[in-house]
Amino acid sequence: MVLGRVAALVKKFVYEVSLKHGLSETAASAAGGKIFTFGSYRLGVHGPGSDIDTLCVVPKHVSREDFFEVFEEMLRNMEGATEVSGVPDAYVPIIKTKVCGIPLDFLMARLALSSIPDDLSLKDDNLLRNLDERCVRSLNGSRVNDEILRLVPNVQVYRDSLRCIKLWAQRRAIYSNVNGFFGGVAWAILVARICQLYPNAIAGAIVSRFFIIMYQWSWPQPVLLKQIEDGPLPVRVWNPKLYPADKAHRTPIITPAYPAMCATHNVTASTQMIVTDEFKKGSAIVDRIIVGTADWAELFAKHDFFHKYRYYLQIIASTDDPILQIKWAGTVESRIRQLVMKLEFVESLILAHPFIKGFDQISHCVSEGEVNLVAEGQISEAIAKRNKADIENVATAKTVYSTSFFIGLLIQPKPTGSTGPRRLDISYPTTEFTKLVKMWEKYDENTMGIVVRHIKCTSLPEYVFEESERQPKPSLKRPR
Ligand code: 3AT
Ligand code: MN
Ligand code: MN
Repeated sequence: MVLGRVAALVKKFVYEVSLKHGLSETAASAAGGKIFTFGSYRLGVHGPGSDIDTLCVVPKHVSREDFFEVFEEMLRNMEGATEVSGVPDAYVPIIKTKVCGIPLDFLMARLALSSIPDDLSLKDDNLLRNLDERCVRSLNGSRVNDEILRLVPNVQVYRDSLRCIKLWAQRRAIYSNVNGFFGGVAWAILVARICQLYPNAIAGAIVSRFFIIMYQWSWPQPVLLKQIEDGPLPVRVWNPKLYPADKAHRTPIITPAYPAMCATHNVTASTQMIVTDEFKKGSAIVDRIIVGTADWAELFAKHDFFHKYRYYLQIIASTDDPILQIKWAGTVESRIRQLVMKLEFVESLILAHPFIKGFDQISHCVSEGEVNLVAEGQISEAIAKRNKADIENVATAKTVYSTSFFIGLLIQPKPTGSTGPRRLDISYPTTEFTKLVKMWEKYDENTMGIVVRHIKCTSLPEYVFEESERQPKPSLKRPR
């Protein structure tokens, strides 16, 4: 129902802008305008929290400015629309909104056509000719998804299998593109590849083959759904023979629509090891499921990231403003894989394991001392318990928004016979990392904090654990 209303709104938008640009009534009516969905909704693997990713395709006389002025305004006035917010200067410009409570992401692409017919398909690579780069990028998600659905032998089997793998990857905390694991597009391509290899298999068989094949995959051999094709644009197509950056991809998973790109650009030595280990564990479990000695539930067991390592790095991004905090924490998060890559060079560090999400805290502080403690990730029980109302009449009070990210450190065991504590020098990677995040163009040392601290597992904050998940602490003394 929402999509029907949105489709009508896009047509109305094209019509009105056409008239504004001086087109005749007839030409304006014929100008058309069409929506294409992509993302999990298009693949048919969306869950209750999913948005509907929607691409609006408009004729050449409708501009990006029109989209962010006229269409965004029309959305604001649409019945049931809330939280309309446009980000016109993003790499892929977007309008986020909710309609009747359903989140929608709108992208736009302006084609070099004078009208957009209802039966338009985006398959033809020649449609990309003479387009703005932002339009090419906006078209990509939809073209990739359509191509995946075209290339799998049985869409229903594909959907069931992909749902299963997505759930597994989320439960195992390896579903995240920013942090160097695999994101939605990569998982979608991997499962599609297995479906191609077993065109007659049912979903249960696909899932079980998935683990066995992916565990044994000879990386860096790329995962491809079809041959990489050249096309009409002067743009780069993924090619490890030509480009060193492409050759550096450890686990290349290549998108099927022109221009072919690698969906796993962010994978590092550590995240590759972690994902491979999960494939191995998964394959052992599915083997037991097939012979009847394990349940499917075992495959979806929650990850044990916060129990797995003796030492962790905690990266704390903080500000005093909730809106700024989202941007600052996002910037810090997007640089964490740089820290992981630097840590990988530290001798005696086998693995640096980034966790896939940050933990947001709001702390109501009564003194500058407390503000500093929170910025360093030390939120005492007293601070954690305090409410907004508790600081209303305190002149020195300040609310601090902080987001903590964690990296698990796997350290080589001490060689037998050596004495004294093992020395692990991570000062270089951490200093370089803080320098790097402070190079963000909007960085302001007066309002934004960034701290990296090295903690023992026993000092992990309570908020990373679910209720009753934490092992009782050793009774003698609390660390710190
Ligand atoms: P959900 O079920 O919605 O959580 P999804 O796979 O639909 O899963 P998204 O809605 O986040 O995930 O993304 C849908 C597509 O939009 C995936 C990718 O082609 C594109 N996309 C997502 N995030 C970005 C981004 N930051 N920049 C460019 N494209 C993006
Ligand atoms: Mn989505
Ligand atoms: Mn989205």
